[in-house]
Amino acid sequence: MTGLLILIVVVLLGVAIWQLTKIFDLTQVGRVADKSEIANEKDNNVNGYLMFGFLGFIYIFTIYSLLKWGHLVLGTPASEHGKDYDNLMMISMVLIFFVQTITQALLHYFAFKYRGQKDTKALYFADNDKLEFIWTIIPVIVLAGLILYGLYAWTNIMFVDEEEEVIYVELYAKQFSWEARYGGDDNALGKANVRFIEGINTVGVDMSDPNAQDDKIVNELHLPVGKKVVFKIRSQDVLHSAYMPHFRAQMNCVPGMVTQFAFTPTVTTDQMRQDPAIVEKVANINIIRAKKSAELVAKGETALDPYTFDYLLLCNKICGPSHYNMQMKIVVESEADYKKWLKEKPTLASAIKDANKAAAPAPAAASEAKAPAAAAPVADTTKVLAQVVKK
Ligand SMILES: [Cu+2]
Repeated sequence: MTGLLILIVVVLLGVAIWQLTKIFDLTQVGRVADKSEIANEKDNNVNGYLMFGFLGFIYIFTIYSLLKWGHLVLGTPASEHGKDYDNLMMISMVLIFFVQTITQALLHYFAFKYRGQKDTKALYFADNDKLEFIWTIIPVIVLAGLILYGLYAWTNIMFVDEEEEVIYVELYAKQFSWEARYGGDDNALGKANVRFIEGINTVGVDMSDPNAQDDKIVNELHLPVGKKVVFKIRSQDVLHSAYMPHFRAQMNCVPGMVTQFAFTPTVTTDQMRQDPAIVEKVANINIIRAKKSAELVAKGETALDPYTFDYLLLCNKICGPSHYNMQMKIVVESEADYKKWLKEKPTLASAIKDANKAAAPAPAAASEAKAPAAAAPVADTTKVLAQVVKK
């Protein structure tokens, strides 16, 4: 409804401006005016100076943006390859910034210098091989260098040494949440397919696969610091994108195929919470939250909890109306803490067994009991399901 009102206002505004120009035209009737559509000396001068004005605008806006939003960059990388990634980004940006500053200045200066002037005739200049060679070969060399460096960095980032000890984790995307699956004691993920999704087997693990027996499904990602983690990424429905900005990691989640990304976390959650940039960000967020809380309390509602930093897995493809809220907490901790956490999680096989047990018809003695007893297994299943989801 608001959209429609805005559209009507915009249309009415357009009509009003159109009518005003007509009135203005009428006031000009009888006056001697230059009706020629050929630019005169004044027009050329105005356009020449406007070019200069626009150059100033670009520079001032660039400097303003850097000062105002420059601090919003990602900050300390939390993965081993993060530094290489940031280097590549920095080199590309510096190069683009340098070239753009010079070329824009030249473009606008020449547009001003060679603006139309009375009695000046444009020089006919067919071509100049030497000049064309220079302005072709310089970008070719610079861009080839940048692309080769980029390919080299990307190959390094994507390389997973088969011999190296790694941890396999599956990331499962669906509208609008994430689930993670660990390979369990054998560190091998069982096969999975969307067709096997049933009950609490929400990611479609093939339970006939021996590797699947000790798999564990969780709703919070825990990673040991300093260990390489290989993510196997799947999607249940549409295209999603697994995005872990602090680790400089992103990979598409494509229905019907498994994609991969691997990285080694280098900074634990606790260490990152001490990072000066993060401390400042958290403080700023909490100032905003405190203001919002005061408003809420004044209205008689509950105040917001203070924010504490956590790594996040986000979705970076607009996959539907609740895309913005598709996220999962990531905890980077010591290997001992990680192992302890994982050990406490039940395997999917045991969770399914518990759920089945709870759902199964009660034993003979119980079946003789009166009808209301039959409701108990259903309640138990709900409880088990709720517990598994919580875990
Ligand atoms: Cu998504």
